[in-house]
Formats: sequence, C-alpha cells, structure tokens
Amino acid sequence: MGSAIKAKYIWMSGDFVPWEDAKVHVLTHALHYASSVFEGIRFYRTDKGLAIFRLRDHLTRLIDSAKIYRMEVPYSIVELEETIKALIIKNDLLGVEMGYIRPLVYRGYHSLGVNPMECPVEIAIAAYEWGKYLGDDAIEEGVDVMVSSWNRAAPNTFPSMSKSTGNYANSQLIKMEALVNGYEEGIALTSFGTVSEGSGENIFVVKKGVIYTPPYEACILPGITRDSVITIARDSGYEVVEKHIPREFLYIADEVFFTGTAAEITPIRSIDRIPVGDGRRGPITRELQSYFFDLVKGKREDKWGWLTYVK
Ligand code: PPE
Repeated sequence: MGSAIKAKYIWMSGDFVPWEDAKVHVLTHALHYASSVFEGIRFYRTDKGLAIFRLRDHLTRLIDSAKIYRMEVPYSIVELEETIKALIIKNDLLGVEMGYIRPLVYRGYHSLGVNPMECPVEIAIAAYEWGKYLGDDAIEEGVDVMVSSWNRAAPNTFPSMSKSTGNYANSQLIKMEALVNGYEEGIALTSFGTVSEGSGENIFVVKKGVIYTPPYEACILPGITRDSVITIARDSGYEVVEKHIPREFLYIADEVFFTGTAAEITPIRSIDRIPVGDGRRGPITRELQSYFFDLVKGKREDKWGWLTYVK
C-alpha cells in the first residue's frame, strides 16, 4: 500500500483549511447520493516554473459537469484559477517535479432524501505532489489489461459527459475486477458491446498507421488528454478517426494506449493475455508520448496555449 497523500492546506468554499481539518459532516448529501462532480488536473515543472496543464479546460468541464446536475458553482473560472495558483504556492509545491489538483463540487449538509436541491453547493480543492498512476514503469513498458465484465453505463442513464462521482461506482467495479485478476486496468465496453474506455482513462487504437478512438456516444468522459492527443497526432500528420470500435479490433491492433490526466499516455502491452502488436510500446505511441511530455514540461512551443504558469 502506498503512503497517504498529504499537503498543507485544502481550500474549502473560500478558506484555506489545514489538511487534517478539511472535514465534512457525515450527513453531507454527496456522501449518501453521489451528488458531486470533480476534476483531476496535473501540473509539471518547466524551465519557466511550474505549469498547470489545460487548467481553463478542466475548470470549464467542472462547471459543465455541475450544470448537468443542476448545480451552480459559486465561483467564476477566473476566481478558481487564482485560488488554485494560490493553493499551490501555500502548499510549497513550486519546487516539485509534478503534482495533481483535485477540485470537488458537492452537495453539502442540510437534509437527507434524494432531492438535492435544498442542500448547499460546496466546493473543495486539494493540490499535492503526485507521481505516476499505473505504476512507475508503465509509461515505457506498458500495462496488461483485461476487457471488463462490467459495461459502462448505458446512454441516458448516468451521463458520461459529466465527471460525476456517481460514475466512479462503475469505475471501481472495473478497476477492482482487473486488479484481483492480476491486471493493471480494465477496458469497459458500452452496453452495445463496442469499446468505451478504461476505469479512469480514454483509449486509442492504432492500426496500419491510422489512429482510432471511440466517440462521445460510446459513453466516454470527453477527456482533455484525449483531445490533446487528437490535436497532437493531427499536428504530427496522422489521421485520427473517432468511431465505434468492435471489441475484437483490440486484439488485432498494432498499438493500443490509454490517455488521462493521471495516466498521461500509457501503452497497453496485452489485452486478455493477447499481446498487442509485438507486446511492447509501439512507435506511434512513443512519438505521441514524447510530443506530449515535451509540451507539458515546456520543452516545446505551447502552440495552443495549454500551459498556465503558477507564477
Ligand atoms: N475517462 C474516465 C472515466 C476518467 O476518469 C478520466 C480521467 C478520463 C477518461 C480521461 O480524462 P482526462 O483526464 O480529461 O484526460 N480520470 C481522472 C481520475 C482518475 C482517478 O483515479 O481518480 C484523472 O485522470 O485525473
């Protein structure tokens, strides 16, 4: 078991609260009914100081996620941006290699019962040092994954375009099943049997030089890393196609990889014990990784204005 995450402060609806005091009442609505939405954002060390990756896009998605659940975030994007920068500085994170920001918008304590609308909308933001997601070697060596026996939620059930905590009950089933069976991660299918995404990652498949990824209608989270990789791949001259992917296409692919804020770009080296390609990270995956890591670490021109410097 890894050590618990920790930093100095957590920002809670306007105050910087010492880490160990950042608590909620046990009758907080979100704890009972998953009435909360969140974000995961990474920041990296660059030569020009710490840079947060696509901060504005993540905060926009946070507000959109909340809107779907009729929650109004009581702060503007600009206020949240400034708060996050201040939190990173207060937490003494300016010198770290990389870290993670976790904003959470949730229905707080007032009354119980399914109706959330009487409960106040609260917001908390954590920021802490954080390394790799799927193991230290995963970025180079790739991970072994299984196709989950759990599907992603069907359309018009749990909206996948909202990064709602409720969706992560399903993610936990996918993740636990994979781990207890000796895999690092699971790939979930849609209720129609096509490829959807990992428990916490989008998925890309490379075949004959063309890059495929499932569309929004495959009940995926509209990943910001996914969008970054599509943009980077097209900029590198690749054809990227968003279309439904049959399960068996995974087994005959040349390369498969996950994308996500936490997972970054992680190669998949086997699926259900069938090697992907020759069972190692492929050349296109490697090329996109190096473009992506150079960009987030400020070693490449920030063409699309994706970096927000903390200072
Ligand atoms: N799909 C799911 C289900 C998902 O949770 C994530 C992010 C993505 C796709 C990729 O989205 P993006 O980060 O915008 O590229 N998962 C977040 C939480 C992971 C966790 O274990 O918690 C993350 O990567 O921060």
